[in-house]
Amino acid sequence: MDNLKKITSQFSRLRKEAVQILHDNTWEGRYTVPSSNLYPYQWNWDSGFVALGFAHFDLKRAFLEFESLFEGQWENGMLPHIVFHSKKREGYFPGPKYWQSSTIERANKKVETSGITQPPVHAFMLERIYQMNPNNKEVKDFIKSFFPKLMKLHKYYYEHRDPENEGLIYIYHPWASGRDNSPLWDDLVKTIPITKDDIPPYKRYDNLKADPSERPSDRDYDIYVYLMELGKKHKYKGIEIAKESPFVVQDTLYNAVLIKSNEALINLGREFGFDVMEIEEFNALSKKSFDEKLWLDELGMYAPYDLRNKKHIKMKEIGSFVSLYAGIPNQERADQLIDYIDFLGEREDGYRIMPSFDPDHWIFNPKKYWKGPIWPQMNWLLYQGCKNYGHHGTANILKWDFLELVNNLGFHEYFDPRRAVADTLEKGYGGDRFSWTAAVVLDLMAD
Ligand code: 2M8
Repeated sequence: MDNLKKITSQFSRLRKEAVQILHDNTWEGRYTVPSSNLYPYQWNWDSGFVALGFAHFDLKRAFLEFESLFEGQWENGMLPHIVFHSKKREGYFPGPKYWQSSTIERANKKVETSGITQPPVHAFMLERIYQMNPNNKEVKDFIKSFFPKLMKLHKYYYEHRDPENEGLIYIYHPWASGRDNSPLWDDLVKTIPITKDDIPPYKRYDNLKADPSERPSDRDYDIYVYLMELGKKHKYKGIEIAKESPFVVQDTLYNAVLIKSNEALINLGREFGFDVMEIEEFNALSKKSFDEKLWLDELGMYAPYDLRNKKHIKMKEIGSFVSLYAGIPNQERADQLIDYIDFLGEREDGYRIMPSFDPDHWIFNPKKYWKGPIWPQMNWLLYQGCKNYGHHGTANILKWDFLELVNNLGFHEYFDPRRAVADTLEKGYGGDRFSWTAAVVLDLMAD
C-alpha cells in the first residue's frame, strides 16, 4: 500500500512537471522549442512527439504544434528540420542567416527554415491522437484539413529522395538522421577530406550551452558545416546533392519511420475518404526493399546502406529496432531483434535498455550524445515496437526503466545507460527540461 502511494505521488509529480515543461517551452503561444536554452527554435521530429504530449491535456495546442511546424513546409513538400519562427536567439549556429532559405525559390516565404529534413513521425502521431479520441469531431476535422500537407510531404520523399525507385529514401546530412554523431557515420565522416578552407568560419553555439564532453566533436561539426555548404551550393536539391555528396545514406530509422507513417496515412486516408492508392504502392515497395536490402544475417539486424560506397554500415545500432514499430520484420526476425534487446538488459555488466549504440563496440561512449546514451523518443519507438510483436515484458522494461530514469535524474535530453553509474548520478545529460522527454513521459504514463 505504501509503495502504491509512493508511486501514485511520483506519477502525479512527474505529470505536473511534464505539463509545465511543455507550457514553458511553448513560445509565442504556438510552437514548442526542444529546450529553451540549447535549441531555441522549432524542430521537426521533436514537434511530432510534442504534439502527442499535448494531446494528453490540450488538443488545441497539439494541433497548433502541427500547424506551426508545417508553416515551414516548402512548395515541393519538404518539411525542414528547423523552423526559425523566433528572432530571439541570434547567436544560434547554424541559424537562419546561415541557411538562407529565403534565397531559395521553392522554400517557404513566410518563415525562414533550414534546408534539410528529419524523420517524418507526424502521420503516425496524428493517427495515435485519433486513436486516443476516436469520436472527437475536433480531431476528425483537423485530420481532414491536415491530411493533404502530410501527403505532400510523403510524396516529396518518393519524388526527390529515391532516384532508383527502390522505395528507400536517402539522406545527405547526419543531422537529417536525427542521430547526429552516431558511430554509424564515423567512417564516412572521417574520410571526407576537408580543410579549413573548404568551410566558412563559424562559432559553435551548442558547446556553450551544454557540456562539450557530452556533445559532438569539432571535427564532426566541420563536416556538418561542409555538408550544409554542399546543400547551399545545390540550392538544397536532393538529386543534385546526391551526385556530389560523400554522404548519401539509406538510413534504417528514417525509412522505418517513413513506412510507419505511410501506413498511418493509408489508414487515415481510407477512413476519411482520401485517395491512398499511390501511397499504398510506395509503401509496399518500401517495406519489401527495407526487409530485403537492409537485413544482414551476420549482424542479426538491419543496417543502413551507404549509397556512395555501395556497402552496408555494419554496426549494431538503435535505428534498426524502429523496424519493429513499422511492422517490417516477420515474427522470426522480430524475435531475434527483441532477443538482442533482452540480452542487453540481462547482462551482468548491467545496462538499461536500450543504449543507442552497441556497448561492446570500442566506439561506444555512454555519455556522449548519439554514441551510447539512452534517448527518450527512441525508448518510446522501441516500446511501441515490442508491443507490436507481443513482447510485452520487454516493452514494460523499456517503459518503467525510462520513467525511473526521469524520476531520478530529471527531464533531460539523454541518459547514462549503465545502471550502476546512473544510480550515482544526480542528473541526466545534454539539455534539461527537454520537451520530447516530457511528451514521452506523458504518453507512457497514460498507456
Ligand atoms: C539534435 O540535433 C541538433 C541538430 O538538428 C543538434 O545537435 O544541434 C538531435 O538529437 C536531433 O535528433 C534533435 O531533433 C535535435 C533537437 O532536439 O537535437
